Amino acid sequence: MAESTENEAAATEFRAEVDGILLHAVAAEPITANTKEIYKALAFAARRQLAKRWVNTQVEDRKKRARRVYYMSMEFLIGRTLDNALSALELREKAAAAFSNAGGPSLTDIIECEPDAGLGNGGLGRLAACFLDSMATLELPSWGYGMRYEYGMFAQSIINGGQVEHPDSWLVDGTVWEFSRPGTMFPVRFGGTAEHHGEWAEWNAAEAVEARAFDYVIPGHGTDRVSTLRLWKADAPAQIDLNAFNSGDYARAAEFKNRFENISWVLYPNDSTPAGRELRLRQEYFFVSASLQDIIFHHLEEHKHLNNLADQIAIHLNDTHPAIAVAELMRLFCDEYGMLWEMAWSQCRRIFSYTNHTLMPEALETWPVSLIQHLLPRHMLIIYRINLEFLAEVERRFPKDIDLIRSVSLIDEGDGNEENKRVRMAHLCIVGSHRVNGVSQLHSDLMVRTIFAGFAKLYPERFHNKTNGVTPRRWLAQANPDMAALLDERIGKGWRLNLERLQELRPLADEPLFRADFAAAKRKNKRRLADYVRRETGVMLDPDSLFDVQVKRIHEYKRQLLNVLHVITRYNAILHGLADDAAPRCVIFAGKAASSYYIAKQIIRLINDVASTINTDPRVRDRLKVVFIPNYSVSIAELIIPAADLSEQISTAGTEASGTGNMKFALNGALTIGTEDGANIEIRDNVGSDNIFIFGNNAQQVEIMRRSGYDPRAIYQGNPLLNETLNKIDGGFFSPQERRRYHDLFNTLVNYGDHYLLLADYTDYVETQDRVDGVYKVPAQWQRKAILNVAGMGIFSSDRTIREYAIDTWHLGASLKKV
Ligand code: 26W
Repeated sequence: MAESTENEAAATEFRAEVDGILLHAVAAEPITANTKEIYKALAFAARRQLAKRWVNTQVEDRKKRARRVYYMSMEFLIGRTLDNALSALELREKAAAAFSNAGGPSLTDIIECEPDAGLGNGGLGRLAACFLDSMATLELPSWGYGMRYEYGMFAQSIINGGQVEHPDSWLVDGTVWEFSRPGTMFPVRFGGTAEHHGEWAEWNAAEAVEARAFDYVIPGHGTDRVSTLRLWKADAPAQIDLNAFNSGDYARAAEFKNRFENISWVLYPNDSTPAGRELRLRQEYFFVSASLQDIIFHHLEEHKHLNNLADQIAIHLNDTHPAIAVAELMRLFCDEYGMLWEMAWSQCRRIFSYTNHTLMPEALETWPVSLIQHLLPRHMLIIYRINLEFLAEVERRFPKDIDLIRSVSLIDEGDGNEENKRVRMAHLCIVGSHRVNGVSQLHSDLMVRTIFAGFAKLYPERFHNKTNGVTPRRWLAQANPDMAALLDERIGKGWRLNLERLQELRPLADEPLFRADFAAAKRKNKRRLADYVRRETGVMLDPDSLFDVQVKRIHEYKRQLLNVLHVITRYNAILHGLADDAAPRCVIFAGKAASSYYIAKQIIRLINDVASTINTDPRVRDRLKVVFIPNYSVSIAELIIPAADLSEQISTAGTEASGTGNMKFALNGALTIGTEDGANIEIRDNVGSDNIFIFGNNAQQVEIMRRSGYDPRAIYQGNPLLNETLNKIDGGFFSPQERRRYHDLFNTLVNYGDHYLLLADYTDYVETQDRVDGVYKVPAQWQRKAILNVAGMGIFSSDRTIREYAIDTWHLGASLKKV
């Protein structure tokens, strides 16, 4: 049979399989089924294969009694699953052919039916999802553990220019992707009292909630092995308040049920400031306790005792959110399994490792001692004992160093008042782990020089760097099919599993034909985005203009406002007739603000007000457009990133731990305009300084400026361009109906110290933006640089990151797939 007829036959057969599932599992007639029903049937077809791979992987690992790694994270920003699953299962081409009939929905239409699993805030949650993809692909015996939130990241709409939040009920129609595990249930207890009886302690908890497991199968690429993402749902204990129910007091019964089940209802939509509420601590303990009980249960099935647990497992703590695991594992070891404290503690330290994701002091999690005492009294005793022994060690090694003791203690004594004492969760992680890492070279260096300096003095060998990465399967192969096809044609398909192969593009940067093909793929992505933006916002973007993109959570340190200052400056230049050699630009924003973060919400409002002013000013025409794309999410990122020419990575140097959006953009052929912050520095080192636009003060200069007193008001007064720009904002030019709308925003910059130093970087930023125009106007030059960006991104694969963790942190180097 010729290859094409063979493919046709396979497509027909596959279509018949999906039609069968439509009939039997979806109860829909293939001819009249709607796209959502077809989506469901196609997903079921993939699910079958995933189930098989999951079972085989477990059989294999059990037989080998494999050492396993467990990645504990409050957030997994998975996004959609179907497209990725079809690729991993090597069903994608067949599925595309099976749904290519005129009249019926295309595979793309079907894929776009799927709601995102938005179980995370931003970078930290998406990193966890990329890591699962890499762990499966590298064949590590690996599990993710997290929370099955009924409501994920809120949905954002823009009304009158401002952000409005709606609940994200991603589970309303159920999800095809989860496997409920009715047998897997663990009680998680809260409250009550704890008392020591000599060596031994007893916890009389006040209440217990049931944790139920739901599994998501994470397929590897180029392997039949999979990882498991196990998410926990809270259920009221079955017998609870049967009395109320039996006596017909349903309101009371429901209230009881809610009291327990609210634990897994909603993701805290707070980025970079810890939530500080009791429910959040309940969530943290809930998923940690269930996961540890599950890990121990499985270990005992294979090993019958816990004395070798540290030889058999590694547990990774994704930031401090699961930090209570250190105390919980000690409790399980000592109280439930009778292990001696010393042995338990030495295993603990060998089992845990911890990643820090932020240096900003306000984002470091601490909990009031009183709250932990109230909710987890036994754990508070354990934390006190860990601290006592730890501080005794410090005292032994550095006698009388009171400052050191104060700085590393697990307890922040505050003003000395009992009610103000707090537990520092990062310190608990560091003391309870054998490895601590930052997420970029700069961040890891700053970590040991600043917030953890005391610990670095005590345990220098414990601190490492693991620069973040992103999965090329989702962020290039899936998100940018045209560029992927071009790469396949020129350097083969190997880059999917070995991203360093992208280096082979380097010579092609000088080949006019390749540059033209590369530019055509980019143009198509821009067209696709422009169509979406027109449908969603009514704004028309010209795909031949420069697409200048900043998409990420809205936060002062990320400096979306600096971007806005440049936009207004450019607008002013156009009005003054001084922008005749500027390249036409579309400045694109997207991102969510925490609902209680007033300044961040004002920034969104300002972007929208500036956008409507500029987009409707006839003097501007197509030279400048501004758009805010609502409801940023993983799937919208997959649409936006491949369409970008310019990637805005402009955080104040020293504030963005790594960034991972920066990597996704460069991988898709955008040039970066950025500060010497986070992984931007390593991106520059790998793509070459000539192929990136770096500007502004570096971390050291920022530190000096902040220390020696910085005067933003003087900059405002002394710089006419900036003065005109800020006066427009403050004077109500963009909000004529409410002239003082942006006075607070103006004040944070001019009168309240400009903590993130926007004004200090303003001039260099604006001048660098002008250089961007100069390069963009010479397409061959721009495309050459863009290609060299892609070519240099090999090391930013999350496969590289996971390899490093496997070898240096988890002692799993031997399990890595051989290349
Ligand atoms: C609810 C409390 C809370 C606090 C902080 C939730 C989430 C956070 C995270 C620290 C926010 C976050 O996503 N951090 C980002 O992590 C990425 C992955 O390492 C880095 O690339 C980003 O620079 C960092 O901001």
